[in-house]
Amino acid sequence: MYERFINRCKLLILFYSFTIVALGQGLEPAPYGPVPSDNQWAWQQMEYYGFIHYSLNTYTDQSWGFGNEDVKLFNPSHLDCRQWARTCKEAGMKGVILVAKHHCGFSLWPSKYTEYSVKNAPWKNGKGDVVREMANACKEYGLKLGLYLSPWDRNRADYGKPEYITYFRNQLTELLTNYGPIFEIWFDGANGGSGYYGGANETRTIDRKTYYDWQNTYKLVRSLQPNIVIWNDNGDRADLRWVGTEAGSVGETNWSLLNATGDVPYEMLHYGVESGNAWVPGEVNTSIRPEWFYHPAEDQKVKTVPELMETYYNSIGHNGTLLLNFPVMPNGLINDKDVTEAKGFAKAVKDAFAVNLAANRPAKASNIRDRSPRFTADNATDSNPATYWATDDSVTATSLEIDLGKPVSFNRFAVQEYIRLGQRVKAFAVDGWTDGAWKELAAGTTIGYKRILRFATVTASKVRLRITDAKACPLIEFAGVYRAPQILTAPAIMRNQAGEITITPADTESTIYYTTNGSVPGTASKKYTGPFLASGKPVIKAIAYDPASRQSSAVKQERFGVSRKNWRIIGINDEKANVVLDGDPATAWHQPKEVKLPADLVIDLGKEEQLKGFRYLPDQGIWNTGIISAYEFYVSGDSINWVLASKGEFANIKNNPLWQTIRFTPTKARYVKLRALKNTSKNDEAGYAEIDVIAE
Ligand code: FUL
Repeated sequence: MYERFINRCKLLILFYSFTIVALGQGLEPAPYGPVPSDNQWAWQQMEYYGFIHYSLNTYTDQSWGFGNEDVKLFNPSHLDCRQWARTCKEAGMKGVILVAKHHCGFSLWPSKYTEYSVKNAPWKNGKGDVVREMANACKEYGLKLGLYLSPWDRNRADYGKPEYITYFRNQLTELLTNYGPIFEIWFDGANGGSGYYGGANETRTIDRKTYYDWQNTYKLVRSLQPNIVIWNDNGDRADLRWVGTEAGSVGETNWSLLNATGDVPYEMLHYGVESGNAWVPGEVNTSIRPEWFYHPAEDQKVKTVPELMETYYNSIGHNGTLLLNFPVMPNGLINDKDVTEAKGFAKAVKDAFAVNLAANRPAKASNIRDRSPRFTADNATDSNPATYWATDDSVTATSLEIDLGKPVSFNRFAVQEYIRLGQRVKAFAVDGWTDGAWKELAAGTTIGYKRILRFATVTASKVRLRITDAKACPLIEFAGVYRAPQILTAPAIMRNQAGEITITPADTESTIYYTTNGSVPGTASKKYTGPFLASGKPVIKAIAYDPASRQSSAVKQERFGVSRKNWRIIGINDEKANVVLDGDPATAWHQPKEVKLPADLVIDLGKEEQLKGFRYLPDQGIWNTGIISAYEFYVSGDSINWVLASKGEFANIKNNPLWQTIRFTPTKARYVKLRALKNTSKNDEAGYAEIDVIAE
């Protein structure tokens, strides 16, 4: 009796399942591997948000304050958080992360727990609160607010002791309690060692993995702000990851996965871990200028629209989010140049993706899950982010064909996985139907939340997404096709040791025009036909010009120093060492393995020069080693008696390996010596892409 009842039940269940499939309901695929939390999902969809760096170092022209800078320096004449928020809004951003406290320890809000804050600054007679003004401005402009609180504090006497952790959490509590909803908290990983530390002026090291007791700090953060995402570069895995570089890109292969425990080398940060057991997506943080804080010397180095577009494709187009930084000037405003470029960038993105030629076009697929309308190919071309095209569980290679209706021209393909059920695709290609045949236009590896492929403009009547490998059945939420207008990138200008100038365009179609007298180049200027000699300390300005569209790039400018023609590296028996003088940032030389730090590099300048400083560019390779972080620089008239001209650290050189410019009291000398004292990897390697001097 009982058995008959059970059998009838089984039959009924079977009957209903069949009906569901027949009616085209289909069963939702099971999640595959780690999936984003609700907070990570909300964050991922923001795609693009701003960063604001502003502190006492703004007034001392430093990258990292030491912690002893005078609070009285903080007295901006025009501080206007509404201008910062307006800039972010007009730049198309969805939020902004304010550096509330950088490594120097100066707090931009009147913290109860320290005297080293705005409350003791002349600005607004100590009654000001930058975090409050920013929170209000964000509300006004409809932006989400995030905050950066540096775990390393070079001002605090108790840094390195357990008491500091209490202080750190007290500050965190203030920030996460008093300023409304915070979408992201940033715990920078830098722990450089030396600092003021309440007057101790010493080097302190902590164990990044244990000192901060992150798990308990995370609990506190989540209890105060349940919707927050945590960014951490200190050893304990949080919600978001750094991508291993501050240059503005994440790997073309980019898994939003890492392992929950264990060390994470730079490569893993850059590409994610295919088999990772935790969802830790990448955020690409980069500045609109070379450095994070404002330096007047960088006013000519604001990234241009083509450079920012490159960053866009290499971040958002590579399954990352983009966190773009604006440095604030000493007067309390973002420079107009930065505002103009950021707005131009927003317009360029809008123009590139204005018309989706595949929107609502009919699509068909080689496989549709349960043949169900719920998972139809059209879900990829509709505008509903909640629907997706899915295949049967057994399928890991498949294709989706979109009928564009008529031959149309395009050069971009954007595709998105339905990541709420996991990241799956490992390899794919895009084909266009031209002249009666399929032609491969581009190929990629991972997709994730969003992947954008670029290719030369093609005219085709159909486009095909071919997924060639996936971890599990692919779920494609969106596929779109666009024709992005051409944007000309400014050319690169280099001078070799012999004084020859080479100007290289970023593309093959454009013509280059240049000037050597400081005037703005146009099509009436000299046309570049090949390398040329320029004597003295030339200023070269150049543009790329496309005759077909009559468009010009932004002007590229390079100011070169004294001629290096007669410079010689001495005391090193390796011809290859000369690349440090060749003017090419892409070539580097490293001290031989047997050399231990401190290691010297000596240059004979050929004649006496009036020296005012020197410049060092570390190896520019992405996983570069031998980055010098502490140095001494000596000068000499005879290469026997040396005088110390400067000694110090290259701040933040590990994450941002840019040209380091050091000035010293002017002095006459013919020989110079750069002594590498320490590197960022704490071993004995010393590498150099370029060394230069600043001379009159
Ligand atoms: C780095 C810091 O050391 C820089 O100064 C900057 O704040 C950047 C965003 O992160 O690690």
